[in-house]
Amino acid sequence: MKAWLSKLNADLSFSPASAAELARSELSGAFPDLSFHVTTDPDLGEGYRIRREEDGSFTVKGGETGVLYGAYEMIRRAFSGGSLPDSYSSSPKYALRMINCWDNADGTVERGYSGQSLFFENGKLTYDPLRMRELGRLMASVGLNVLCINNVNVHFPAQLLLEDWLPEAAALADLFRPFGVRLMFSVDFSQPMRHGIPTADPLDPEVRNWWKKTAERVYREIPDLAGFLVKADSEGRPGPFTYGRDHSEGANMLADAVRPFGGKIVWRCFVYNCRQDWRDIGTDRPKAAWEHYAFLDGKFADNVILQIKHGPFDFQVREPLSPLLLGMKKTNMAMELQLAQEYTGHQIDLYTMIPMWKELFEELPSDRIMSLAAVSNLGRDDNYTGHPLAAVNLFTYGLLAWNPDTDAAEAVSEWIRMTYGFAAADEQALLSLLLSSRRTYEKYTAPLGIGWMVTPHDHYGPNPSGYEYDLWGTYHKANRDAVGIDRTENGTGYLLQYPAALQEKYRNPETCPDLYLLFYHRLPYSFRMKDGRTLIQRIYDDHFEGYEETEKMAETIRSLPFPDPDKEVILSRMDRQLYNAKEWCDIINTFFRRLSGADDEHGRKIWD
Ligand code: GCV
Repeated sequence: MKAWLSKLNADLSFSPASAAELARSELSGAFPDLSFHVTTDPDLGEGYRIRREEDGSFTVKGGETGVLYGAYEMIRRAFSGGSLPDSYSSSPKYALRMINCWDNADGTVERGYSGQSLFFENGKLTYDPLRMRELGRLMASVGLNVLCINNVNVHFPAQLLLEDWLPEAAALADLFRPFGVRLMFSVDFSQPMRHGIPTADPLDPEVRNWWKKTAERVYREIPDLAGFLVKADSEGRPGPFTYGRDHSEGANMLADAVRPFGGKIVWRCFVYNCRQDWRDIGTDRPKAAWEHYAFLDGKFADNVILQIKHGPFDFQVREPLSPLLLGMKKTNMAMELQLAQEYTGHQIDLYTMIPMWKELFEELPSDRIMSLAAVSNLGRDDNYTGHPLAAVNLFTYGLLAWNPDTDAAEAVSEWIRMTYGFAAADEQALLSLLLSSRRTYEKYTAPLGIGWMVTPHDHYGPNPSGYEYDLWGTYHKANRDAVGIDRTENGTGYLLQYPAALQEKYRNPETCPDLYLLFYHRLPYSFRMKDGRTLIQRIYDDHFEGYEETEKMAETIRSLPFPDPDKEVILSRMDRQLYNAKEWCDIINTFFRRLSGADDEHGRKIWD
């Protein structure tokens, strides 16, 4: 057993009959000297209550999956050095706590950095049952309950999940069921056209009927399928726009098909013009999601959930909260996070995400959404997450999806204790390194909220103008005098999509939080930051600091007693991170110095 459950050695070679049976076996395996009464009460749903009885035994009462979460709560506490509670109860904040895998039928994983797919190989759905149980256990141990196994870009033959592959898919669902994990499938909006129907128009009766029949067939095989995930009219995917229909018409058509079975349609809002001419200054990509969806508020069926990326761009290191998440008042919403480190270091560079997620919740009242989703960082690598320390993101994501008030430092400490069981000083060293890793990465990459500046397509390493004259709407417009985009009412007007208090927070460059400065404002290099430094000096300082912090991080990493095989992977990736940080630091500083002609006040080396 891998990752944070390595100390748990119950036998996973057979499938438990139910979540309650699994809960019993996990508890007796973890605590051989204690006795437990595990009782289910359907009214408790996913919630549970734990009580220590007078005779020293424990009662764990919960819904069918609730007891399992209760069992893992006890295991996590004990295995992270805590004591078992006398009395404790809990239930999840969000009903759907989802992992979205971007796995392709050919076995590759889009934006995957942990090896090939766990579910597909050579155009087939195929999996190792033992690993599936391990994965189910990892997910259940942190309360995650939905697994979408295929890429939102549904390339042929992944459509067969709803067709010829249903029996194997149903067998996979059986494997995950005792772990409280329900499957979900990404669907191709044009799938009826594979069956001789000349259109995928959501208002066409034949199309609607095809989806109804398909949903019936799918739910007959997998009665607890969580639903369908849809990427429509986004980056070349088919969708309702082709037929002059809006996204509520598209989503509601699918919602009708799955409603009789309790299914959900999770409809992604990543819709923008990905064929933008860089000369077109009338289009500002971050405005796109709002423009496509805000006017549809109230029009979506009650079993549709709009899944909205946390920021208005695409998982950059620093983005403000998507205004759509604050704007839709009559629509079910999920916030989408990305565990896969697409723009955040490819699971080579260290990047612990929970501090970033906590910042999002400072502006997003947790009741505004009804679900969380995260793009998976999982793959076939032995350790599941490529970099052993990237597992902290999966672990803490689960805790946060259960309870968004989860404390970042406590969650990361719990993961360290469960995974490595270091002595206190080493634990503290790793904790502070992981908690600061996002800020360090931010310092050596694109400055002050401007984003991008990455190598095109691959998205690892620096290329400051790689996307500048491209089609993707991701421009920084740096010239010899200034950098950044004015997104206030004097510029693109993006800021007006927010409630007044947030407009106020970001409107004025003198008071706008520094780390968002170049996202919202176009400023001369001579602009005085709040601390008196010029903008250009702040850019240089951050980059030198980012690299220095990475050097210190490497020293700490080398000093820690990681066990094998983690140690080798961690050390070699740290060397690659050091190289990457140096490239970023030097290239970004040189880029800005060549443009601005400004020298570093401290005379550090910036290349000509
Ligand atoms: C699955 C970005 C990524 C794509 C991804 C897309 C999305 O554009 O680079 O790989 O496609 O986001 O979220 O749909």
